[in-house]
Order: sequence, then C-alpha cells, then structure tokens
Amino acid sequence: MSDVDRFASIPNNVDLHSDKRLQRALESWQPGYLEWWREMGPAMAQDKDAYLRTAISVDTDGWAHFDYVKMPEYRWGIFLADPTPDRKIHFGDHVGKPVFNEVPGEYRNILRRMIVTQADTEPASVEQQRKLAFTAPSLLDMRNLFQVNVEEGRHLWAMVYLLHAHFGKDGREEADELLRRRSGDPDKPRILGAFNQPCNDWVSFFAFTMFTDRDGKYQLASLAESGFDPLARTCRFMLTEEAHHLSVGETGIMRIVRRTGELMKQHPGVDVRTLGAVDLPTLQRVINFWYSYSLDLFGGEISSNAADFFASSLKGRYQEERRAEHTALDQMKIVPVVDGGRLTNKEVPLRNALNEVLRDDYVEDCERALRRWNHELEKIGVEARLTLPSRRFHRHQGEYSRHAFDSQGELITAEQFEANRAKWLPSEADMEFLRSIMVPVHQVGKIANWLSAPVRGVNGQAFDFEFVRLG
Ligand code: BYC
Ligand code: FE
Ligand code: FE
Repeated sequence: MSDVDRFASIPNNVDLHSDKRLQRALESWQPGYLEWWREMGPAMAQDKDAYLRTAISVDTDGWAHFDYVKMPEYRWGIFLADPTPDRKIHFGDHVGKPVFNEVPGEYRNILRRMIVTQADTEPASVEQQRKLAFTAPSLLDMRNLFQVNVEEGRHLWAMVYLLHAHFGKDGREEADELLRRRSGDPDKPRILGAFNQPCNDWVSFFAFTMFTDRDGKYQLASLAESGFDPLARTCRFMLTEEAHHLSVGETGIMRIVRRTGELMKQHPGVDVRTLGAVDLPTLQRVINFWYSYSLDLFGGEISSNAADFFASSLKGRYQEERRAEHTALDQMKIVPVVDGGRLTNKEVPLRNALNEVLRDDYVEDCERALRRWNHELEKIGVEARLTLPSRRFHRHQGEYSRHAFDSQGELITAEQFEANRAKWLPSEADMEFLRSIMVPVHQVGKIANWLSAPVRGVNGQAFDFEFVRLG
C-alpha cells in the first residue's frame, strides 16, 4: 500500500513532500480553511476534548485512530485508496482504455464542475449543522455530530486536493470559492438546493444524515467508478467514512421511532407531544422534507449532463462494475412525465435517464430503512406506519418541479398543494414544537426524553463513556 505521512503538516498518502509546488499551494489554502472552520464549524465545544476517529491509513482494518482531540487540532488529511494495477476504464465511450491519471483536455470543464459540486456539499453540511451541539440529546450524539462534521471537513480537503493537483490556477480559484460560499446565504449560496436549507434541530439532523448523506453515498459510489483514477480512488476512501454518517441518521430515526412507539404503547390515546416526544406525523413531515430535497440532488430525470458524464467515462452507475453491460447505448428507460396536463410514460434513451437510474437505487435503499423502522413499530405493537412520499412530491429540480403532486404522486393544482402543505411538510408550528423539546442533555450517560439511548456506543465504548469532556 502507499506510504502514509501521518506527521506532515497535511497528513497524506500521496507523497505530497515530493511535489513542493502542490504542497505549498495546499499549505497556503490551509489557514483559510481553519479560519472557515472556526467561523462556520461547530459553534460549541471547539476547545473541548472530543473522542473522535481520525483517518490514518486506507487499510480496511485499522484505518481509523480513536482518541480525544480538540476539533481545530483535528488532523485533516488527504487519503486516496490504493491504485488498482493496470486499471482499465470499464464504462462509457472509453471502455477498455487505461484509466486517466491526468485530466483529459476535452473534459476539463465538466470534470472540474463535477468535483466542485461534490466539494461544495461538504462544507455546506457543516454550516447547516453548526448550532446543533447546543441542543445535543446526549454526549454520544454530540460526539457523532462532531465526527460527521470533521469528516465532511476532510471530504472538502479530498476534493480541494484534486482541484489543486489537477486543475492549475482555475482549481486553486475554485478551492478559494469553496470557502466563500455559505449555506443559505442569498448572495453567495451553496450550489445544490438541499444544502441551503436550515437544519437546526436533531430530528432534521437525523433525517439529513439519513437521506442527504445517503445521496452522498450514491454520488460517491458513481464517482468511485470514474475513469479519472484520482477521483475514483478519492471517492472509494470517502465511502469508508460515509458509512458512519448514514448509520447516525438511520439509527437516529430508529431511536426516535422506538421512543415514540413505546410512549404511544404506554399511553394509548394520548398525543405524545404532551409527553415531550416527537409524534409520528411530525416525524413523517420531516422525512418528507429531507427526502424530497435529497431526491433533487440526483438532478433532472432527463439530463444531457448525465449522458455526457457517462459517455466521457467520468461518472458511472451505482456498482457499474457488477453490471453486465457498460455502454448504456441502444436502451431506453421509461420516465413518467407531465404532458398536456397529464402524467404519461415517456421513453428516454438510457444515457439521458442515468440520474433517474441512480435515484432508483437510492429510493430502494431508503425503502429498506423504512421497512426497518416500521418493523420496530410493529414489534412495539403500534399500528401507525411511516412511509416515503412519491418521488414526484415537493420537487424543485427536474420533470416534476414545474407541477404540484400530492404525497402519493398524483398531479394536483398549486392551490391544492398549498391547502395541504401543513399536512405534508413541517410547518412553523412543527418547528417551534421541535425546538421546544430540544433541551440539551450534556451529562455523561444521560439521554433526552424524546430519544431512546443507542444500542451501543462507539469503538467499543459504552453509552456512559465521556464522549465529549465538557467539564
Ligand atoms: N440543486 O442536468 P441536470 C454529499 C442544476 S451529497 C440546485 O438536471 P445534472 C454530501 C445542475 O447543476 C453528493 N441545482 O442535473 C451529503 C445544472 O446546472 P447548470 C454531492 C441543481 O447536472 C451530505 C442544472 O440544474 N455530489 O456528498 O445531470 C453531507 C440542470 O441539471 C440541483 C454530487 O452531486 C439541485 N439539487 O446532475 C455532505 C456529485 N440538481 O449546469 C456531503 C457531482 C441539479 O445548468 N454532481 N441542479 O448550471 C453531479 O453529478 C451533478 O452535478 C448532479 C446534477 C447529480 C448534482
Ligand atoms: Fe462527505
Ligand atoms: Fe457524509
């Protein structure tokens, strides 16, 4: 495997010391990053010891080191998965050729845009989650938040490395811009919609890590197939870290479901809100919100960009390597579209429908999680169930964004949508209620009333371990 320089000013396994120009460029970006982190990173406990894992190698076991660290001293590093010897491009128009190790001139612009789009989401999510520690429901949850935040910071480093190493002056300018945009800023917003939405309560945080980080998993997996090998190797390693973010989200919602379900069982006929817990209809609305915004992150159902990304062998499908056919030519996909005021099926050349193909894999994965949560409700003996809204519901990108649909995916009028908005999506009153129960629980081993304790701690530590030393 490649040598890891753990003690360099920027830990890395890319032989940074042998490329002084690149090293200097990244070292000159570093102070701006740290300034951004202090301004926009977690607003609490920056000076406290938190029990965090740090990536120290790309080995499957032993890649992470757990210890107490103060976040501004976190060792953000650059780690690419080891190269596969003689790797060949395995999809798109360049099938069978050796992978690109340098950016092909003709693809410079689309590749840079793709990397910048990926990069932009990482700091955006940190900004969105900035204030959550103040209301953390337990020290373990606070620690998990910080873990996700520092790793999103590392993902930014991963993309900035690619921009600096492969895109010259434009890449350096883009890297600087990544520190200037701000989530939700009307003048300098983040690039993608979901990353400009507020995420100020922990129900939203769990829905975000469940649904929005999960888009990250599918996008990274598609980029991990890339014929541009440095991108593929970077994304392969990022996926290792991503698994924890997804588990924070999925188990977080599971823990809400468990607590709420138990209270419903113990107090039949009582609105659990009066018991200080999250009622299932509110949880459903938060799910509807983040799921629909996350569906937007896959882009339009019919997209010539998607076709270009695939044709140029830069972005594959999910688990492309496991598929039987790798050109995606001479095939069609049926996409329901609105035509003449009605939903009709349209046949689209497969390459133009690849955003939708990836969304299919994502939706299936989300449905799996829903089944697990509903199984929990069933076990507790509660009849209510959670669902996923239709993928046409509440969309801001693609075919369905120009029309209104109900949660079942039926075409409705804008007036009908507005009349039902509060039934389907979190209202100001819902958010106020959630804020009212988000009381901080910062004592060792304690947990907020609205959430059940996790089944296990982290790295073999029990739940009553001092995950953040607030002391
Ligand atoms: N919001 O052809 P279209 C993660 C733009 S998350 C705003 O339909 P395309 C993470 C689009 O840019 C993973 N704008 O879509 C998670 C285009 O603009 P231009 C992030 C949007 O290009 C949690 C126009 O609409 N990674 O890692 O095929 C925490 C028409 O676009 C949106 C990536 O996204 C939107 N939702 O696909 C931390 C991978 N959607 O060109 C991290 C890289 C589309 O007309 N990105 N637009 O100005 C891509 O592969 C593609 O850019 C997209 C869009 C899949 C996002
Ligand atoms: Fe990330
Ligand atoms: Fe993530």
